[in-house]
Amino acid sequence: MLIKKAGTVRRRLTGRGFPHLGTRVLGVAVVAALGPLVTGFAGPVAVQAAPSAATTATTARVIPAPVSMQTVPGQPFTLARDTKIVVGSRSRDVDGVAAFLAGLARPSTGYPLPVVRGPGDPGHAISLRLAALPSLGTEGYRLDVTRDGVRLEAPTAAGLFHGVQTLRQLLPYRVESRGVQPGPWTVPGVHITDYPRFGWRGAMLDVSRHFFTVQETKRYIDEISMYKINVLHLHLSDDQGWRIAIKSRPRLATYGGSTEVGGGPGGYYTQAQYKDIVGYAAQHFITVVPEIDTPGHTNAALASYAELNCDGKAPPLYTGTDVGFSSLCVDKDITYKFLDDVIGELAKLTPGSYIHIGGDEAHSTPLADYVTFIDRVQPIVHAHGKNMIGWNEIAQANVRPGPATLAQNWSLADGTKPVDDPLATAAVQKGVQLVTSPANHAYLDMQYDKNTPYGQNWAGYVNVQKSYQWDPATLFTGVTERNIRGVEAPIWSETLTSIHEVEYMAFPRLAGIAEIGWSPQHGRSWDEYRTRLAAQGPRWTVMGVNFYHSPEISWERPAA
Ligand code: IFG
Repeated sequence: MLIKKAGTVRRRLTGRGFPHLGTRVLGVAVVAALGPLVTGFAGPVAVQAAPSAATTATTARVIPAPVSMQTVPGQPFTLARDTKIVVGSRSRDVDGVAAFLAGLARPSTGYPLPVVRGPGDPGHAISLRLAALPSLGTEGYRLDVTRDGVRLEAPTAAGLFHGVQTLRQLLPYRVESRGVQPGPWTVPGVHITDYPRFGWRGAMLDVSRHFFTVQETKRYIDEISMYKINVLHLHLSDDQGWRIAIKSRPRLATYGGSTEVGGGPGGYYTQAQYKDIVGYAAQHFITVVPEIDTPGHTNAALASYAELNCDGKAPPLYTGTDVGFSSLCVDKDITYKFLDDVIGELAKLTPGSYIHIGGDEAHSTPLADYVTFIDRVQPIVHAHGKNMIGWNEIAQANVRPGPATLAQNWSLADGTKPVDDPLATAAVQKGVQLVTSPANHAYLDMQYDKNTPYGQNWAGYVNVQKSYQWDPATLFTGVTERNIRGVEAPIWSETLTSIHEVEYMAFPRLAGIAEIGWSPQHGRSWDEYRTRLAAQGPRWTVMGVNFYHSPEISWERPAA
């Protein structure tokens, strides 16, 4: 049953720092929550027409691929100076989504695009309405574009937001500009019915190895929400840094957060700043999942409070990149008082239902102690009204079944055929679903190839094709669709010191993993996907996203 790598793992890191580039934030004030349901239903839909490789701006190429998209040639809708955005039933959340759309399109079109409230079909306008479309679940939407107008309907504001992200990609890429661009602002005629395959479509940002500011984290939220990602997992603590202020133990952040890999100044979020990030994520229909990694990866905490160490001695702060050398003291009651205080404060800052307690690479914690520890931590998480997610090693403990526990699987997987994975098997046997993050497909800090200027390669090189060609439901023997809660793309920051370096590693691969989480597996193919991906290039260029121009893709170029 024991599944552990022996001893401390030393990883020699490749990669070199790049000059910090300025960060540009694409921000729009949007407020949203779930709105009431009104009458309506999802009608029959056509099968998705294979997207053409045409490079005209009005070609319907969307990532993630919608469940069904019928293109209607010759029926484009063209935004005009008098176009209105019309919202139906009074709902702060729908108003927020409309404001997001207006904030996106006004600067680039130069049009006023007023948001107005109105009944029924408002004619030559873009209408956003809530509708009872039960087959679309809580995040789906219907988008109909004809010459006469754009109609977006969804059971929830989240669905409308996802529909707006699709509409965004149907508009010419110049819509991403913050300055007025020439039109025409044409949207191809389409009938789309869309909803996600998995409910957990995550991106993890490691803010511990290197600290990322609120502004940088918000920029990442802007970017991942373009692809209907709905979870941002923040890796808030590790050996090298503690990044969230805990009122009952201030030294965790003030001392434990005072450095980072390489000896830089580190940093941390005050609780007000963390609330700001959580609120900004919610405005993009993203739930923040905070991670306090335990019992390993805890040097920053152990250095901050000597009493947390079994020998009562605080180790020095750590700025290297080894793993597996630290452990909370499983036998001391103060360990669990510490966790109760930390998790209690974090739970109050977390609207989402999950708190991540880490559990990975506890190489300095004997297995029996590890099991004892996880078994004692889970009730603490539940006592604060939250469910527990941990890295897949937690499946070795007596974890509770069902939504009470999720296991984030980071095992290497073949990707072309199922492989045995004892931790995945253990989780499934305990009735625990998996969030899949196969390191050799979904770890965005893995180098694309030997020339990549940052990142690591312990899981092998991961090019764009390898990050796209895998299916969560066929990774492991005995693990099928019903055992999968979703997917998540972690980016670890041992070698990444700015959001621009994160962007280089995350894009384009994150877009493909978002598609794996959203789109049907049936029909997904690398050869078709790569042409759709090519169209994202000009969009990212206009946005200033520092994406890797992989030679695997025939990137479209922005018009001169
Ligand atoms: N594994 C470690 C991370 C990080 C990563 C870098 C997990 C769950 C290697 N644990 O991935 O802390 O060091 O690729």
